Formats: sequence, C-alpha cells, structure tokens
Amino acid sequence: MITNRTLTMLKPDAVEKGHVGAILDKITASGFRIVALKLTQMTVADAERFYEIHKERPFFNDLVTFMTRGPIVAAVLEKENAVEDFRTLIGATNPQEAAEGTIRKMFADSIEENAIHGSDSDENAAIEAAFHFAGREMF
Ligand code: 3AN
Repeated sequence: MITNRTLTMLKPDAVEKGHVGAILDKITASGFRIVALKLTQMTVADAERFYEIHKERPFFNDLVTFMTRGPIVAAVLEKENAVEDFRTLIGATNPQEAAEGTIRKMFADSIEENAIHGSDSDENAAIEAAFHFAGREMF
C-alpha cells in the first residue's frame, strides 16, 4: 500500500466562493505534490457511497445534499506522512475550533460546509483515491 498519499476534496462551498486557487496554492506551499487533480460533481449515489460510514448520523442527508450541489475539486496529494500532515493543515472539522492558519480556519464557515476533506487513514486514502481516479490519472 502507498502510505505517503492522501485524498482531498475542495467541497462545493469552496468552489462556489472561488477559493480553489488559493487553497491549492496553500497545499503546494505546504510541501504536498499534486499527484492527481480534477473538477468533478458527485452524484447522490456517489456521495452516499463515499460517506457510507456516516449513514446513521443525523447529518447524513444534509451532507449528501451539500456534497452533490455543485462541482468539487478532487486531488491526490503526496508528501511524507501525508495523511496526518494534511489533517493538521486543514484543521478541525468545526472551523470555529480550527487553529489559526489552517485551511478550514481561513476558508470555511461552518461544520456542515467546511471547505475541504482529507482522508483519515492510509487505508482510506487508498480507497478514496481509487474512488475518484483511474490509475492512469495519477502521476
Ligand atoms: P472530517 O471531514 O474532519 O474528517 P468527518 O469525516 O467526521 O470529518 O465528517 C465528514 C463531513 O461530515 C464533515 N466534513 C462535515 O461536512 C460533516 N459533518 C461532520 N460532523 C458533523 C456534524 N456534527 N454536523 C454536521 N455535519 C457534520
């Protein structure tokens, strides 16, 4: 298993607000190499599958509606210790609890619409990368 990669999604709120360039700049300036990148829109079935782990949570339907309402930017990123370092870079799930300088602190408004996703384990990074990208789309 490749352990130095993580999967991110710039969520519909970030794309709508025109933050794609600024967020990608912060990601690359923080030492991550872009391995794969695309603008795409998830279907309801895609989002239900991606977030299956949350299907019993009260926010599940709102999460699926939010994640499918417009395009996202999906990317695979590479760096030593990628999963953990990227979680640090994006900050806490609730932007009000996110540290100064983190992407969620800078670009997110609420826990529901928190601008960006980062894989939470090496295992999920590999699953999530394969969810969004074919092998020939990863460099
Ligand atoms: P993270 O994105 O920080 O890994 P998860 O995986 O627990 O957080 O949650 C996935 C997504 O579900 C979050 N990015 C957020 O959009 C939404 N979410 C998580 N917890 C809540 C909550 N308590 N209320 C509303 N939405 C939530």
